[in-house]
Amino acid sequence: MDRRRFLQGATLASGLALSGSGLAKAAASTGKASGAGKVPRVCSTWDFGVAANQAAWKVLSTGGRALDAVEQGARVPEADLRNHSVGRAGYPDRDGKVTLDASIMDEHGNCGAVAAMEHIAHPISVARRVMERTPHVLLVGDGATQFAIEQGFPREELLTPESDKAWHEWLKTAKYKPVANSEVKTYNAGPGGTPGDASNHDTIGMLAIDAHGNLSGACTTSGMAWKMHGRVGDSPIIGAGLYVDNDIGGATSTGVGEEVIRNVGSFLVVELMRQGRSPEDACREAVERILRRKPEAKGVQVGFLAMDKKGNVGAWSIQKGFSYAICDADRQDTLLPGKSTY
Ligand code: SD4
Repeated sequence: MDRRRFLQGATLASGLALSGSGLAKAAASTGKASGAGKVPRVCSTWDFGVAANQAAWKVLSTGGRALDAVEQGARVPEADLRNHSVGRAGYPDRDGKVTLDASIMDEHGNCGAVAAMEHIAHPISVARRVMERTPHVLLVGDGATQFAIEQGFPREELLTPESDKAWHEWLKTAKYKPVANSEVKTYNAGPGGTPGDASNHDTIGMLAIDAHGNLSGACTTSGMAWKMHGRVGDSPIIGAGLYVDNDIGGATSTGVGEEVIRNVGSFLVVELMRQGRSPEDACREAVERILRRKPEAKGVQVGFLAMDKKGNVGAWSIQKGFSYAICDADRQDTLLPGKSTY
């Protein structure tokens, strides 16, 4: 599969057409030129972001809130059985347990997260409940599952026969080595897309700006496959895997979470944008900071995706192979190479 596969130029899906005069005005005022910011807009990591964005766009295109858009969007790969790195069917840890991490952040700076949570298929929605219905930011492990069940989420077995088989295959050597993704996957390429290769890590990080100019973000993952039981990555750590400042922009990350946590990556990207850097430049500087502090990190993958207050989007990654998907009134299913601006 050509990793520079662009899905640009697609026509608007009829069911997703922009509606509402406020939206039309917002879109018109920000211009249509490629590379110019657009509002409303949503972007998300990897090619499965295309399908996730479309769910988010249903919210944004009808005047909805960015927070609802990112939650609805993130739920798509969480439910996708072809996706072994997010939600249900995620690859388990080395003990065969599927443990999920997620975080969400709104335009007011409110945030919620769950980490190492088992048996609940939609961690992003539990993270939102933590944000909205508890005095806390982060619930972990059994406490997160208990809270979710109290909130009415069903308790489920998340290990699918396919993931179980992959785990048993892995147990033959039981070697843990984070592998850098270097191919764009083909799953979720659209109707008829075929399941892609079984990489051991891909997170969905999603950022949206709504017609009112408000930003929100979401990040959800099953983390690194075959990790130690209890390991938590960057995705549920506010400031590492996700950060949103409604005055400036938002950022999210994917890849080897340990490298992102060490550098508080997403917060760094937002702070760099605050200093005047473009989203792409800010992501590049955050990647370079990781590499300056730890040159061996060049062997793993970390990717950042950022959106500023005008809807400009940019990304950067350590290695080739990172992609992100973008969706606005002009384009519903555009996939771009990681190191780029839109
Ligand atoms: C983690 N950052 O748990 C996640 C995994 C990931 O692409 O993003 N993979 O470290």
